Order: sequence, then C-alpha cells, then structure tokens
Amino acid sequence: MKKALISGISGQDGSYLSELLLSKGYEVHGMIRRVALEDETHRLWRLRHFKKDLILHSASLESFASLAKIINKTQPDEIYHLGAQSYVHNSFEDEFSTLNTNINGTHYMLAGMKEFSKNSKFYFAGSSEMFGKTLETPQNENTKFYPRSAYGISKVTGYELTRNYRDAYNCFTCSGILFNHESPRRGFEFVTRKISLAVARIKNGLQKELNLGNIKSKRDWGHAKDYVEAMWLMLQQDKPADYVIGTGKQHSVEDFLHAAFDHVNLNFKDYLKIDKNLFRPAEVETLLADSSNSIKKLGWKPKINFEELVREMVDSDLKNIKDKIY
Ligand code: NDP
Ligand code: GDR
Repeated sequence: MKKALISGISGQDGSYLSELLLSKGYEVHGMIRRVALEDETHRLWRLRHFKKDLILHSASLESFASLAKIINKTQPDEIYHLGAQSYVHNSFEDEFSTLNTNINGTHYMLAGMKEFSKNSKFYFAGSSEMFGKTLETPQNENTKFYPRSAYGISKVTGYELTRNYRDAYNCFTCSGILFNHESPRRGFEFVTRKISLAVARIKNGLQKELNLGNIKSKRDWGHAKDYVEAMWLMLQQDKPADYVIGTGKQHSVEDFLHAAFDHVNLNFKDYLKIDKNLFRPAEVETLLADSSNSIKKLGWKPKINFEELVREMVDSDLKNIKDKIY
C-alpha cells in the first residue's frame, strides 16, 4: 500500500487530494495544527466525512523539528506540501508571517525529506501569483515571474527551493504552477466563495449588500477536484518536472458575479458596493494559463467548466443556508 503525507490537509486542496488518494488505496497521513484538534468542528470541517480514514499528526510549518519527526516516522512514498498562508490580501497586511511560514515551511519540508526520507517524491504547491504582473499571455512553464505580493514572492522562493533540491540533491521534486481553483470547500475570504455565500444569503433575505474590491481583475478559474488529480499525476511520472495547470479560459470577477446572481434570478448591480479598502496595493490584473505541456505530458484535462463551477458553489451555499449551517 502506497503512503502519502499531506501538509495543509485541512485546506480546500488537502481535502480533495485526501479523497482522491484514499480512492486509489493509499494510506493517507496529514499534518494539522495543534489548535485544530481543540476545535475540530470548525477547523476540520472539510474532512468530516472521511476523517476516520486518515492518520493525522500535529505539526507546525514554523518548526523544522516537528515536520522532520513526522516525515521520519511515516516514510511516505509521496509528500504533497500544500500548507501555506494562502490569502494574497493578507500577505500585504502581514508580510512577515506569510514569508516566514511559506518560505521556511517549504524549506523545512524539503530538508526533512532529504535528511530522513530521501526516496519520497515531493510536490510543491506553486501558484500563478508567481507570474503576477504578467510579462506574456498566456503563461506557460517558460514565462518569467514578476510576483506582486509577499505571497507571490514566497511562492517563487518555494519554487526555486524545490527546483534546487532536484538539481543539487537528485530528489524527485515537482512544482505545480496552479491557477485559481475553487469549489464549495473554498475558504470564505476568497472572492468566489464570498460571492456564492452572499448570493445564497441575499436570496434568503439574510444579507442586503455585497462589498467587493476590484471586480475588473481576470482569472483562469477551475475546479479544485480537477486540480488535485494533476498534483497526483505529476508524482506518477518517470522524471520530476514543473507543470502549469489551468483551464485556458479567462473570466473577470464581474463575470463570476453575473453568473452567480443570474443563477438565482437576481441582478448583482442591485446589491454590489465597491469598497476601496478591498483593493490591493499591487494587483494582479490578469492571469491565463497555457497548460498545453501538462495536457501533452500528463494527459491532464479539466472536466468541470466555469458555469458548472459557479452553479455548484451557489447551489451548495443555498443548501448550507437551508440546513442552517451558516
Ligand atoms: P487553504 O488556505 O484552503 O489551505 C491552506 C492549508 O495550509 C490549511 O490546511 C492550513 O491549516 C494550512 N496552514 C496554513 N498556515 C499554516 C501553518 N502556519 N502551519 C501549518 N499549517 C498551516 O489553501 P488551498 O487548499 O486553496 O491551497 C493549497 C495550496 O496551494 C496552498 O499552498 C496555496 O497557496 C496553493 N495554491 C492554491 C491555489 C488555489 O486557487 N486554491 C492556486 C495555487 C496555489 P489551517 O486549516 O489550520 O488554517
Ligand atoms: P487570488 O484569489 O488573490 O487570485 O489568490 P482571491 O479570490 O482572493 O482574489 C481574486 C481577485 O478578486 C479580487 N477581489 C477580491 N478578492 C477577495 N478575496 N475579496 C474581495 O472582496 C475582492 N474583491 C475583488 C482580488 O483583488 C483579485 O484580483 C488565489 C489564492 O488561492 C492563492 O493562494 C492562489 O495562489 C491564487 O489564487 C492562484
């Protein structure tokens, strides 16, 4: 039986990846913060349906000793390093924690693997935020990086560390340069989930307006379920490499608003308030993936399109309201 170790297992991607690996017969180990154990209902909500099938360890991305101990103990075939401070807006408010957790956390995971489990295969969660102020469109594996936030900078550094462990120490390390991916399990601070929950609340008379920042920015949005499959595929190849993963289709935040409100027969213009405080000091205006290399080498293709994604998120939040979850 293959063994996998996932950092950030309690997040959106960690939950979908766990389900995928369990369905493939893996023994799945995950790292969680100790505080999560004190409040499982809220902090481990994404894992609640299959938590009994996972082996969870408490660890902190800020502590090399805690990560190395678990890597040594579990001796995983595959390590998926997803844990990070992942909210770009927050990285302007707290650059220090973002850089510390994301850069050192990645370094500690790599160093722990090299020291105690050299034959593990390693996945690093890179991001389209590394392209930032895009220097060409669409973006592929050869596009130069121009990060626009401490978050983006931390991911470029993580990517370089991951590549260096491949070059210098012959480790099997891959970076997935993943574009935005969403789902009903998306965190509430991200724009798509903020919109889907607001639509459900407004439809039910629980909210009157929705405050947003820059609705002109454009993203390449896919479904998280499709993207965790790409992570797994990367570690099944004969040789390690880096891959761009996206749908190749672009929509603005305004398009998302349109689709989400239309789905419940409301007009977003009746509820939207633009809030200057929600704009970022340096915005990433436009992102669009060229995943042709991944389609060719991994045989990966997204299955869920933008319209289906929006409908699934809004329907899920309507159900959450009906079931009195929010
Ligand atoms: P989430 O924010 O949903 O999950 C992040 C995970 O990291 C959570 O499990 C969180 O734990 C954990 N974490 C955060 N800080 C710490 C810390 N200091 N110590 C230990 N664990 C910590 O992110 P996603 O699932 O959406 O993304 C997964 C990874 O992929 C992230 O690295 C993200 O940056 C990257 N990424 C995401 C994309 C997307 O569109 N979703 C696109 C490209 C890259 P807790 O639950 O306790 O907070
Ligand atoms: P992003 O996602 O920064 O692309 O990072 P987010 O959903 O936060 O923002 C997308 C765009 O929407 C604009 N926006 C708002 N965003 C938020 N969160 N809240 C608002 O009220 C709002 N109004 C407008 C933003 O300015 C931005 O242009 C996500 C994260 O998952 C990262 O971890 C990941 O690496 C990248 O995607 C790829």
